[in-house]
Amino acid sequence: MEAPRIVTSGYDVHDHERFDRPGRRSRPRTKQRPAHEDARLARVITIDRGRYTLLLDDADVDGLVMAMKARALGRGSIVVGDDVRVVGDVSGADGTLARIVRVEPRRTVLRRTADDDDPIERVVVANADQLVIVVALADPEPRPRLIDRCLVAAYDAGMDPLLCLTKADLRASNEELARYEPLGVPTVTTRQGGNLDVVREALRDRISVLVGHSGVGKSTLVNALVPGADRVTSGVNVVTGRGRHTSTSAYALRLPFGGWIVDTPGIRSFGLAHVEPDHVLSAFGDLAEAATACPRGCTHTADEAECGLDAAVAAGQISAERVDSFRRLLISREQPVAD
Ligand SMILES: Nc1nc2c(ncn2[C@@H]2O[C@H](COP(=O)(O)OP(=O)(O)OP(=O)(O)O)[C@@H](O)[C@H]2O)c(=O)[nH]1
Ligand SMILES: [Mg+2]
Ligand SMILES: [Zn+2]
Repeated sequence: MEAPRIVTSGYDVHDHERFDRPGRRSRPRTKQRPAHEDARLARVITIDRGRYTLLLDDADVDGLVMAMKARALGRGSIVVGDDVRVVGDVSGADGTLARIVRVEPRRTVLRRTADDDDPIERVVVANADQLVIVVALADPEPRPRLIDRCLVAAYDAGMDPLLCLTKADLRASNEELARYEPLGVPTVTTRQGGNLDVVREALRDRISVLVGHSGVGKSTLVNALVPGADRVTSGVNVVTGRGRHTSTSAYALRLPFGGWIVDTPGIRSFGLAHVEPDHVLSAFGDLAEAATACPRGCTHTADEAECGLDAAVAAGQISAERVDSFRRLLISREQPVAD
């Protein structure tokens, strides 16, 4: 597997230069020393109205610390999953408020836009390396278009996708989901009260973020994996057939068997305005290699007469199913977002 790309540099309260001259990376070394030598390392667990809940790097799960952002950090955003440096009262005692003075460089960022025309992209979660696309086999029905879009977002972000099919107790399988096989998307299946060993194996020692429609069972899964997690869950609304959007903000939890899991609120769409087709392509080594033969500016879609992907299929180097599946993902970017 490719090493995660470093996508942003870290910043701290003394990094004024970073904002004045954003393009400049080669600042004198002396300016890069940490401003607060005594600051503790912590991870952002959740965010609520400007208050950050942190878990100190060396603390157990009970050691949650509330913090605010140092004013001088102003323009930089902090998201769930960020590794930060924190000073002040980090005892976690009631009523205490520590101060975040630095955000460490992010290894990955999962971004989405509200819809495809939305110029404002928001970072959903930082530092995750696996995107778990949670899909109920029934109640609510799978929405392949949303799955396609989540896959595109995962590949674009340099994250490994994992398809997690829930509620297998309600319906055994779904033929439509076979379309993800040619892409090599790993899949796990869960059912109410079922054994989760395979899921644990897939999550162990990784930072995974759960995404999916409301009501598919993301928080239920977290509760089953993390004893005491106590995430609120609730049934699908019988009138609308939709989930109730029970979870309202992202929340990161440490997995007892190693790694982290981030529960997120249900989504209806996944805006992909920010996605570069070639980023998606580079997630598939064999296809990227075939595409080196493409003419300049090739969009790799089926209507490109000289696309290298077609040549590679004709030469028996890659399967037509794999190319078709990849093209369907690319096209999902141009289709309307709403479900
Ligand atoms: N039959 C069955 N029901 C399940 C399963 N997993 C979850 N549920 C039920 O599905 C409903 C929704 O589950 P949640 O965990 O709240 O769903 P969510 O994805 O977190 O929803 P949001 O927070 O709104 O995004 C709850 O009533 C769960 O009990 C499953 O495997 N089988
Ligand atoms: Mg939830
Ligand atoms: Zn091409």
